[in-house]
Parts: sequence; C-alpha cells; structure tokens
Amino acid sequence: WRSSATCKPWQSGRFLPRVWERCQPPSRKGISTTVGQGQQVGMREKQVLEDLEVPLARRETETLFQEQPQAGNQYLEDALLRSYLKTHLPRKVLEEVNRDLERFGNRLLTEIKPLGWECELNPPVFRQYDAWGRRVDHIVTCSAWGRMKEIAAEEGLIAEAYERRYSNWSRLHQAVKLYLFSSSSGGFNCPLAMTDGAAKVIESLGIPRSLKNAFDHLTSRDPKKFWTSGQWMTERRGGSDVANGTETVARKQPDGTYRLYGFKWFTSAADSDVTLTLARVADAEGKVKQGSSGLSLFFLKVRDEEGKLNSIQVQRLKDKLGTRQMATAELWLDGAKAELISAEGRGVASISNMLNITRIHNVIGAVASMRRMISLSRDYACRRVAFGKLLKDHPLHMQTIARMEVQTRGAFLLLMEIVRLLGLVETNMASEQDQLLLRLLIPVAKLYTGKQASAVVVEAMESFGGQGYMEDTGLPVIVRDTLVLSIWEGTTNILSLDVLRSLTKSQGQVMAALFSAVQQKLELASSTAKLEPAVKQTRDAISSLAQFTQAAGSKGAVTMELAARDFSYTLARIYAGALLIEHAARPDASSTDIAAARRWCNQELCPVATELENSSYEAEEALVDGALVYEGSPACGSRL
Ligand code: UCC
Repeated sequence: WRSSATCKPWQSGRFLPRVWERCQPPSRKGISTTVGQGQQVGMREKQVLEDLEVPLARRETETLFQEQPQAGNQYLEDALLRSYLKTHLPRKVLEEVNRDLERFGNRLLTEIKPLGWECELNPPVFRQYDAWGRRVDHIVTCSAWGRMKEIAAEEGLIAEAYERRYSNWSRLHQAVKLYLFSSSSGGFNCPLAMTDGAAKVIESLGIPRSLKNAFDHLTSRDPKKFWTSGQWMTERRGGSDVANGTETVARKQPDGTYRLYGFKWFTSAADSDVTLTLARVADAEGKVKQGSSGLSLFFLKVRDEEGKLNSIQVQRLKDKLGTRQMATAELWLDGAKAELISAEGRGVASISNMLNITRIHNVIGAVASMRRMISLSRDYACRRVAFGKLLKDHPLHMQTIARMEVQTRGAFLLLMEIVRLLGLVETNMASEQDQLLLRLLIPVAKLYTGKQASAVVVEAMESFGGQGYMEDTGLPVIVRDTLVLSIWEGTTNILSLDVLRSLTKSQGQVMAALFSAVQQKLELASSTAKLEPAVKQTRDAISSLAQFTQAAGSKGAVTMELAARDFSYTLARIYAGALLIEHAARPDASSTDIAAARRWCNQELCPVATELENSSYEAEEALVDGALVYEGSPACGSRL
C-alpha cells in the first residue's frame, strides 16, 4: 500500500511528471491533459485516474517479484576453502595461488559462467549425413563449448597438475581451480576429467616415446594445441562388469598397430581428440581370452590428420537426464587404428589409473554442486521475504541450510585430503601410509560425496520453494547434472566393492593406515575442550569399527559383501569427522569450524556396527531382502 500512497500525489500537481513517468506503461498514448476542453477534460481526467490505477496495480504486483539469487566471486566467498589453503600451503605458494584464484574467480563470474549457460542452451547436435547424402557423423557443438576448451588450456586446468611448479601442492591447486570451474563449466568438467585421467595413465607408463606428443597436447596451456581425451569403457553388456561385458576385439597389424572392432555403448565427450579404451587382443586364429585377464588398454586418435573419423561410426547421441551440454554417444569401431599401451591382459589394472583420477573429478563435481547450491540458497535467504521476514530470519530455514553446509564441509575436506595425498604420491613424497590411504579414500569419497551431493542439491532446490523447480532459474540444471555423480565412474555399490578390493589387495593394511591417520588427527585436538565430545564420538566409532572388522573377518565373504555399503559410509563419516576436528583444532579456528565438527560427529558415525548388531549381514537376512523385494512380483519371485 505504501507504493499506492506514493503514486497519488498528482493531486498536488508538482509531482505528477515524475510519478507519471514511473507509473505509465510505456505503450500508453493520448492521455495528455490539455487544459480548457470542458467536459472532455473531466472525462480525460477520469480516464487518467483509471489509467493510473492500472499501472498502480501493476506496481503493487511488481513488488511481489522475487529477487534473483546472486553468486559473487566463488573463491572470495568460500570461507572454508580459503582457511584450508591458508592453513596448509607454504606462504610463498599461498600468495601466488591466492592471486590466481581470486583472478580466476572473477573470470568465472564475468566470462565463464555465461559461456556455461550458453552450452546448456545449445546442446550438441548429431548430423549423420550432409546435404548430399554423404555420411559425415558430425557432432556439432556450440561455440561456447569450443571456447571452454580454450579457457581450460589457458587456465592450465590440466597442465597445472603435471607441470608441478608448486611441487606436491600443484595437484591441490589444480583441484581447487577445477572445483571453482565445475559449476560454471557447462559440462566441460567431464572431458577435463578424462583428459586428466589419460595424462595420468600416460605419465604412469613413463611417457613412452610414441605417446609423448599426445601427453604434450593433453597437458598443454596453448589453446591451439590442447587436446581432450575420452574414456571408452562401457559396452552394451554393461557398464560395471567391464571384465565380462567387453566384446571389442583388437586385431594386430603388420606395422605393430591394432585395429579395433566393437561397439562402445556409452562414450562421454565423444567429440574428444583422443581416447583410451579396452579391447581383447585376438590371437593368430582370431580367438580372444574372456574375463579380466583378456583385456588390454589401447590409445587411439578419434580423427586422422584430415579430420576424418578413424574408422569410427557414430550411431546416435544418448538422451540423458542431465549433462546434456556434453555429447555422449554410441560408437561403432569398425577397424579403428589404435596403439596397445598396456601389457596384454593388464587393461583393467592400467585403466585404473584413469578411473582413480576421474573418480576424484567426480568428487570435485559433487562438492562443487553442493557449494554452488548453498551459495545461491543462502543469498536468496537474504532477499526473499515470507511470513513477514527474510528467509534468513526463519530459524527452521537456517537450520536446513546449516545442515547442508555441514555435509558440504565434510565432503570438501575429504576432497582436499585426497588431492593433498595425490600430490605427495606424484612428487615421491608420500609415505606408505599416505599411499594406502589414498587407495582407500578415493572410492570412499567418490561413493559418499556422490550420494551427499544428490541429497544436498535436492534439499537446496526446495529452499527456493516453487522457484527452485523452474527450468529457467538454472537450478534444475544443477540438480540434473548432479544426479549422475553417484552413477558414472562406478555406482555406489561398485565403489563399495572397490573399497573391499583395496582391503583384500593390501591384506588389510589400508585399514591400519586409516586408523593411524584418524588417531593422529584426533590427538591434535586433545587440548581443545570444545571438541571433546566430537573427539570422543569419533574414538567410540573407531573402536566399534575395529570390533566390526574383527567380527566380520571370521564370518566370510557374504557378510562383507552385504556390509560393503554401510562399511564404506562408516569410513567416510569417521574420516571426514576426523578432518573436521583437525581443521577445528587449528589455533585460529573459528567457532563455526568447531560447530561443524561437533555437528558432523553427532550423526551416526559407525552405521556398519549398528547393522551388524541388527544381524543385517546374515545370510538369512539376504533371503529376506529377496522376499521383500519380490513379494507379489511375477518376475522371479517363484525362483527365490
Ligand atoms: O566412462 C564413463 C563415463 C565417463 C564420464 C567421466 C566423467 C566424470 C567426470 C566427473 C566430473 C564431474 S563411465 C564408465 C565408468 N566405468 C567404471 O567406473 C567401471 C566400474 N567397474 C569397476 O570399477 C569394476 O570394479 C572393475 C571394472 C574395475 C572390475 O574389473 P575386474 O577386472 O573384475 O577387477 P579385478 O580383477 O579385481 O581387478 C583387476 C586389476 C587388479 O590388479 P592386479 O591384477 O594387479 O591384482 C586390481 O587391483 O585392477 C586393479 N584395480 C584397481 N587398482 C581394479 N580397480 C582398481 C582401482 N580402483 N585402483 C587400483
């Protein structure tokens, strides 16, 4: 009503022009108040008043519009990131990294974010034939996508990790840039993940002469030279069971190269320059070995020097729920020329180097999505009024965002821990414990943050009310793109089994490494009284976990498989708890650091012990699982 009062001063005359200007709809004409036209004037005046009422009503309505949430420089606004860097980076490195990230934060805001949105609005299109019926199999991407590739090179988003100008901190610097880049990248974080993975595989092979050129391209800062890589693993018989699902055959050529024949069913960033892929080498009689030990790793260029596809046919683009900015395709390999780059039969072990990197990128994507949604949500809470006050002044609303914040902080520190360890390994500074921890924490962090991110972004979307569900706010894009994170690069269950694989392969040493690292972190906090309850909760969880591992050890493989998911969640919660405690035990820690550690540790830290007590991992319970799922179903209920 306030505005209506403002819009009535035509009665005093002198305010009229200003108010008129503000209230008149731009298209309205012929309401000038010419004096001296008798009756007509009276009618016009009435008309003016009526017309003024319309814009007045509109103006009233306009005050109901909700303000758009804004994200500023993501680096400057990320308190935890900045305090982490300040705590861990050597002073000189911190100075340079800080400058770079602040500048990058501005570039993200002004240049990269709009490009990312353009990628969203112009997804890739598949053109199979040209106008004259010639098969071209062209995946057409938008100019913003091309620009992202150039920016990725200019910013050294891959190069940074391999140049190692900050020694062991280079990997962390790269990961932080990718974390800031992720939510504005319009899906370009995906090809970068695989490019990083390919560079890692080549580096781990000692950069053989035949791959030196490719390595230089993959790690280049020159936009004209920079290449991206794909990771073609998934075939029609399934994405998880690579060992049994891979049908692609490699036939050796007289010049020592191979020709690949097969169907790759799910190849992300299919517009990449090169790729790594798995195939079975055929012997002289054309026979191949089945199973994991029959798989070998190959490198291939997607196009030849003239830009023609390397005996590859694009069947179609995938119609995905999210990540629609990025071309995922079904590809026929019809004699694609390739180079064998692993020992024969060591394909899975060799590509694991790539998988571990792309899984870290998955964690980066997960934490970045959570952070982006919370940034927007907290900003919106300072703008949106409901029930007479700003959302930020509603305690229940704040509690909801704060819970998301605690989850995000735990996930962020897990990410930092992994890239810190990776940096040590890559510069030969890692202890045996560091290496074991890294092997264990990659699948743990990937599976846990993927699930967290899905939950957090959906919760954050809800914090915008109905607006959060509106496509053109951009929020549903973030939600869709996040939901894939628990699926690609290994689902939650596959990753839980990888956690068990790391245990078996190290004969339990990964657990010893984890216990020891957690104890060290807790000891740092022993003199901080406010952290006492959190430290106690974590110690209790550790001893429950130790009891579980002892008990499960005597129960056999079925128990461990049934427990794999809860076990992995337990590791994630305990380790992230220890990291939050460590961060809160710094001399310059804030009260919110302490609160985050306290709140994280208030959740159930050792669900695997609880479920063991509930007998959830007994063979009989597995039968009950089947009965519950198939009750009433004709599918295979009769076979239970
Ligand atoms: O390609 C995809 C889409 C790309 C999009 C990427 C974008 C991501 C960016 C995110 C940005 C936001 S999706 C395709 C992803 N596919 C997977 O992730 C595959 C999932 N399946 C698995 O992970 C399975 O567990 C397999 C394939 C690894 C299982 O294979 P096997 O052959 O049955 O496993 P084995 O026999 O246990 O292991 C074979 C060898 C062993 O070494 P050796 O022989 O020395 O004992 C294992 O220790 O491989 C070793 N190994 C590993 N080593 C297996 N996994 C690992 C590992 N994670 N780390 C180290």
